[in-house]
Amino acid sequence: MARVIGLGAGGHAKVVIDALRLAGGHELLGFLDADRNQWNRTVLGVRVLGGDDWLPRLLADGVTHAFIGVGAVGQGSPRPRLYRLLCDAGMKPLSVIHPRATVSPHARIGAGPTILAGAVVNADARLGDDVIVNTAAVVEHDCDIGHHAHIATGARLSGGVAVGDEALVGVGASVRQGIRIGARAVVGAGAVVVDDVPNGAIVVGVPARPLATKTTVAP
Ligand code: JB2
Repeated sequence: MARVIGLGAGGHAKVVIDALRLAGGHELLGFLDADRNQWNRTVLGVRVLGGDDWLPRLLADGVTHAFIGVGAVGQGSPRPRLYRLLCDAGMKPLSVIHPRATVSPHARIGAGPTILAGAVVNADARLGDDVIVNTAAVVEHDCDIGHHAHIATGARLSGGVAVGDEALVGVGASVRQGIRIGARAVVGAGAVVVDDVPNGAIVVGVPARPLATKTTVAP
C-alpha cells in the first residue's frame, strides 16, 4: 500500500481525499501546507503536519508518493513548483483517478493526474503531467492537454482540442472541436470557445472574447 502525503490542504484537497479513499490502495499520512495557521489542523480527518520542508524527513519515513492538493493554475500558481519540489525530493507524483471517472484505455496519461468523479477522458486523448480533469469534465477523443493544465468542473472539450501548459478551462466552459488554447491561457466560467486562444490570454463569454483591459490612463 503506497504511503502518501498531499501538498496544500484547502478545498481541492478535500475532493482528492474522497477520490483516494474510494480508490483505495493508499495510506494518506498527512498534508503539508505553506500556511502555518493550518498546521496541526485536520482536513476530513487528515492532519496537516507542517510546511514543505518536511518532505525529506517524510521520504526517510517511507512516504513514497505525493499529490498536489492546490487546484489553482496559471500565473502565480504554486502547482508547477510543487510538482518539481516533490520530484526533486525523490517522491513520485501520485495518480488520483476516482473510481467513477471514465478513462479510455486508449488515452495516454502523464505522471500525477487528478481525474475526478464523473470525468471522462476519451480515446487517443493525451494528458501531460500533473493535469487536473475535475468533477464531471469531459476531454474528448484526440485532445492534447499540456502539463499542469486544469480542466475545471463540468468543462467540455470537443474532439481534438489542444490546451497548453498551465492553462485553465473554467467551470462549465465549452470548447469547439479542434480549437487551440495557449499556454497559461484562462477560459472563463461558462465561456463558449469557438476561436483559438493565444498564450496567456483570458477569454470570457458566449462566444468567448478576450477580456477587455484598460489601455488608457485618466488625466
Ligand atoms: O507552496 C505551497 C502552497 N501554496 C499554497 N505549499 C503547500 N504545501 N501548500 C500551499 N498552499 C496552500 O494550498 C494554501 O495555504 C491553502 O491552504 C491551499 C489552497 O487552498 P484553497 O482552498 O485556497 O484553494 P484550492 O486550490 O484548494 O481550491 C481552489 O481550486 C479548486 C479547484 C478553489 O477555487 C476551489 O473552489 C476549486 N474547486
